[in-house]
Amino acid sequence: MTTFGDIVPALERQAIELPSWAFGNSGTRFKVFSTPGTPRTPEEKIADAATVHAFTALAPTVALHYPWDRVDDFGALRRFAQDHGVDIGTINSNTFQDDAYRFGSLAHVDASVRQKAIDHHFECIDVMDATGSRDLKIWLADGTNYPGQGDLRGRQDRLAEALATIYERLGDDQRLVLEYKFFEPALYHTDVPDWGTSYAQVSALGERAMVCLDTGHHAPGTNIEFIVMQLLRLGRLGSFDFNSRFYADDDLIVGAADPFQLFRILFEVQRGGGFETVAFMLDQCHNVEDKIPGQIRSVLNVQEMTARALLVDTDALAAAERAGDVLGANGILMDAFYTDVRPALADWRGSRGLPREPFAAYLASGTQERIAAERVGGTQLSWGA
Ligand code: PSV
Ligand code: MN
Repeated sequence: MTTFGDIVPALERQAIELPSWAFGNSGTRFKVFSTPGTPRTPEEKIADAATVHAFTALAPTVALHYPWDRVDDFGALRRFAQDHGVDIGTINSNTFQDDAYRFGSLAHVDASVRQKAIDHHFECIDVMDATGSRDLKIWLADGTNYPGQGDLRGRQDRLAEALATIYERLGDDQRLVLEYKFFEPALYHTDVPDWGTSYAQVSALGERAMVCLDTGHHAPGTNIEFIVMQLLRLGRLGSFDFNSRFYADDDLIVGAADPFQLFRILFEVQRGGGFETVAFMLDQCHNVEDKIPGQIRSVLNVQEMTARALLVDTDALAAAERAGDVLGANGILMDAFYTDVRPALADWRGSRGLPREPFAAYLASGTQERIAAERVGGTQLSWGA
């Protein structure tokens, strides 16, 4: 039997990185709604991320998207973050919003466009040097819409060359993390559509190149926990972008659509030793709900499912698996999944001087009303620099 007390050390180490863009306005291609209190500057986004951390102690770092979060002095931005009790995490590059990238970026047929995209990544590495960030996360919108539009092999070869150039520029303590996505915005093929392609590309680079698994970037029915297991087995699971999907890349609150899937993923993380090595990030957008409580709910969902995954009696499970006890093994897993860990987590938070119920505490704190009253004027941030 694994008890709650047994899993506390692992829970204490849990750290989930928040995406700066989750605090800005977002939407669909039909409408971007604004909400009162939405940040107008990168500093206000960081302050909101720090609020999530203050209420949960779960989110000590915030990921930036460049150039969305461009400031004159990234060293000063880092100090601002630290003064607010958090630090800067992953730097996300952006080669999907410039006219030059209409036919791709790092895989583009034109060397000058590829160089522009490479130079952008060099700039991101300069930002990382100033912020002390470890990870450069690359997600590419590259691909084609029609068969015959591009030479699939040629694009893959150019991508490999461009990634190698970027990788070479990284410092010894920095990593490159390549995210895959099976479709959108390219609709016929994308150049990094799946974990296998990402794995093939990063393996060719070196040990500090890893795969990023965004839970929303798979076809319906994909067994994501199998991919988690395989990447951990291969030593290449660098990070998660957590979110929920019902249909496509919905970017909804993690654990909202399919809590059981999140449990299964986290169980494979546990079984593969990933809690020590993998960066846990959120990649979400809050289109209709308030952003800070949306993020608080998200990190709590990850914490609750982590606790359940850690509660699996692994010795009993291994014995049942060895004995061919199919239903017994399944029952052991399901017992952990069905355990309501919320009361134990509330007690544990209380014992650490944190709000027992962070979500309710935030709503009662008046913070949402305060930022809505203070942040008047200026331009609320959204997708775009
Ligand atoms: C692409 O859909 C993605 O998941 C990538 O991680 C981007 O960096 C993020 O969305 C924000 O656009
Ligand atoms: Mn993502």
